[in-house]
Amino acid sequence: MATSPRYHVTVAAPINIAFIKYWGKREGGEHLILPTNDSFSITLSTEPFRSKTTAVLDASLTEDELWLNGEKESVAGNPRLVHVLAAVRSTCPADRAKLKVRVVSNNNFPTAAGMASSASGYCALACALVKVFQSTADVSVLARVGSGSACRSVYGGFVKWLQGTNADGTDCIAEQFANAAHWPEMTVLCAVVKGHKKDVSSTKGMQLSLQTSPMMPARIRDVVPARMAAVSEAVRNRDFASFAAITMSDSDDLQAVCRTTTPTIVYATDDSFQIIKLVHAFNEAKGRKVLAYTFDAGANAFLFTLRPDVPEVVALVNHYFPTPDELCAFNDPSLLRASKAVTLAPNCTALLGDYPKRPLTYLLQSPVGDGPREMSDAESLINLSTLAPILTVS
Ligand code: 2P0
Repeated sequence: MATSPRYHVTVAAPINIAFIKYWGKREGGEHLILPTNDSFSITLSTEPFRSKTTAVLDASLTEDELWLNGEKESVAGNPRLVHVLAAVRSTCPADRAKLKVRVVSNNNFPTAAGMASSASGYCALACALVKVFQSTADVSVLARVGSGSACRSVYGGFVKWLQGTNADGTDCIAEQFANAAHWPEMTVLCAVVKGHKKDVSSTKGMQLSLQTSPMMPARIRDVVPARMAAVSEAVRNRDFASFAAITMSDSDDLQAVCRTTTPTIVYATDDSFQIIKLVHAFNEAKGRKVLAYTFDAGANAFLFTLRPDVPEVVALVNHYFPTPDELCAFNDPSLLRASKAVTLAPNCTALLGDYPKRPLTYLLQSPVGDGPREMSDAESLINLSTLAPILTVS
């Protein structure tokens, strides 16, 4: 009896945090997700948080299927997924293109963690589909048509997403600028604040900004190209002070672009603004740039700092936003322990005046990560004998 062809793969993919932001799709680029400017990000580790996807191609399957976080989703009802699948099938051997695929995907971060899952999720999907279909497509192009920022999670280290000029998006790719080992001291903390609810999606927000914010033309034409050049130098030279200044300027500009959008968009909350104030006051108290913030289309603060400063920075964050250990998800728990032994200098204990101390929902710590990784069959989200989805989050 001939065995039916069956191919499978499981991939874990990381979150990435942009320090030069993507905010706007160029004309005709809504469908292919072609941005108005380059962007630049740091890929986090897949520990503690990652998206995981298993894809199985099998002759017995009669339709394409997607199971996301334990629920079966409509493939036809998700135009971006349909588009990714079409792009994979047009770039793979004919004997694989005709097979149906079962995809099971989950995120190990709780919804309360407030981390956007589209970047890691579509990255894991693109990596898994390219591998299982033996597609010749650029993985970052496939991830991009799922969700723009997902293309930057395809590589580890410091990653640029190049806007490109081709109408078909073939030169709109991500590329690694420097690997994780280039600047191993670089550390990311994600401070997930309370009461964060986003009422304008990124997709909608950037569309409105492009149409109405008077800041957008100069941002696209001059501001971002100049910052991309300057921050490339800062990363190349491991110059944290310059990196921090440029990163905070670009974050501030994104907030200003949103504020000058009609109708106005404000993603930040009081806690976000207090964290901005805290970062500036702490840097001033220390007499050097120890810490940089960046914000996306949301209230959560992403903080960059260097590893030797992490214990003091964590002590600082926990002084103002006291967060129980069980809500601190650290890639390296020794850094959390070391923070307990830090006594903040007297000039750092009253930086926010009488602002009430409020716990964070989550505090995440990650070094720069290596990018997506293939996982063993033991970690598959599909039972490889019966093809049944394994729906527990693991
Ligand atoms: C970024 N953001 O560069 C920017 C900064 C939010 C602010 O990429 O429409 O979810 O799927 O391409 O990728 C969020 O936008 O939007 C984003 P789509 P996406 O990280």
